[in-house]
Amino acid sequence: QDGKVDLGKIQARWSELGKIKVSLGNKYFTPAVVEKVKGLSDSDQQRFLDVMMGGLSNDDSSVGVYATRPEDYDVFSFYLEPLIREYHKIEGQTKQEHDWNIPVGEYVLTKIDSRLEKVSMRARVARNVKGWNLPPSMDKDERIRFENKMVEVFGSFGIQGKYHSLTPGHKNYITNEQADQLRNKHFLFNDMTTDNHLTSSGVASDWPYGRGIWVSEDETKMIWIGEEDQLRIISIVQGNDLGKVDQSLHELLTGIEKSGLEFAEHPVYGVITTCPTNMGTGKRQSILGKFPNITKGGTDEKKLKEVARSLGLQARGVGGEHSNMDKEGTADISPSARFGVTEAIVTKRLYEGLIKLYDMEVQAA
Ligand code: CIR
Repeated sequence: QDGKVDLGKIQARWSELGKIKVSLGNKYFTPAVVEKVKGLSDSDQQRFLDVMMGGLSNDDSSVGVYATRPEDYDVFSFYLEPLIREYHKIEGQTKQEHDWNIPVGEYVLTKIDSRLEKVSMRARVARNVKGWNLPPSMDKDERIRFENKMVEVFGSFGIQGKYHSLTPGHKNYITNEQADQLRNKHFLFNDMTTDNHLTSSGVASDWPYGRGIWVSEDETKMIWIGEEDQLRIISIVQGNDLGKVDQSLHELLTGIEKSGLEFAEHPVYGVITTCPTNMGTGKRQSILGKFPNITKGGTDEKKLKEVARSLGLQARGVGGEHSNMDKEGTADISPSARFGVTEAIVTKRLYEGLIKLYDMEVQAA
C-alpha cells in the first residue's frame, strides 16, 4: 500500500499506549525519528509503520518492533540502533563476534543445587536465509517455497531425522493430533494465531502454510520452519551439563551450514533476526527450573520475572513466550542479551545467573 503514513496519528497512538506501558519501540519514537521518517520514500514509510505494528497493536509489548526484511536494520537504523543497544545493554560500539568454544564438565547444574540432577536444558539459534524476506513480510507463496527449499536440505542432511509439515496437502503433513503430541513434548511451537504479537505484526500470516518441524531420530535436535524467524535451530537435552546442549546445538548448526545455506548477516549486528532482541548470536539458552518459593506456588509469576530481570535473565512460562507458569513455579530461565556477547558467554551468563537465582529461591523459603 503506497501513500505517506500519518505520523501524527502514530505519535498520538504511542503516547496513548505510553500511559499503560512504555515499550522500547515507543520510547525511541522520538521527534528526531519523526523528522527522519519524513525524508523516507512512501514505501519505506509504510514499511516503517509495518515494523511498529506489533507495538502499536499490543499494550503489553516490551519491545514492540519486528523487522520485515534484513535491510530494515540499515534503512531504519536511526530508530533500531539505540533500541538494540538498550535491550542488549551495550555501551559504545560493538561488533558481533562468535565463539562456540564452550566447555563440557564446567557448567554443571548439580554444583548449584543437588536437585538439578535431570533438568530440561534447551538452546536455540535463530537464523534467516539470505535473499528471502523476513517472516512478517513473506507472502503465502514465499512461505511455501521456503518450506520446500528446507525439505530439500533435510533430504541431503547428515543427521537422521524426519520432517513434519503443518501445511495442508504437503507430503509430510501431520494431523492436529500429531502436532499436539509434538507440542506436549515441548518440541513444536504453538498455533501462532493465538499470539497477538505475532498476528498484528504479520509474523503469523498465512498460518499454517509454510510451517513445520524437523526432528532428529534421537529427539534431541530440531528445526522449526516458519515461526518468528525462518529457522529456529534447537537442541533439547535432559541432564545437568549446559555444555552438552551447546555441543549438540553446534553439531546441528554446522550440519546445516555444510548444506550450503547462507544466512542473513549484518556487518555490525551479526545474525539478522525478525525481533531485535535476537540479533547478534540469535542464541537463547535456558533451563526449565522450579521456583515455588519466589513465585509463592506459581501465583506470583511477576515476582520471578522481576527478580530474573534484575539478574539480566528472563523468566517465561513452560509453553514459551507469553505463556504461564504452573503451580510449582516452573519457569524457563534464559539470559536476555544475545548481541554483544558470544555464544559461549550466553552459556556462562545462564550458569552464573542461575547460581544467584537459586540462592534467592532458597532464601525465599
Ligand atoms: C514484545 O514486544 O513484547 C514482543 N514483541 C516480544 C518481544 C521480544 N521478546 C522478549 O523480550 N522476550
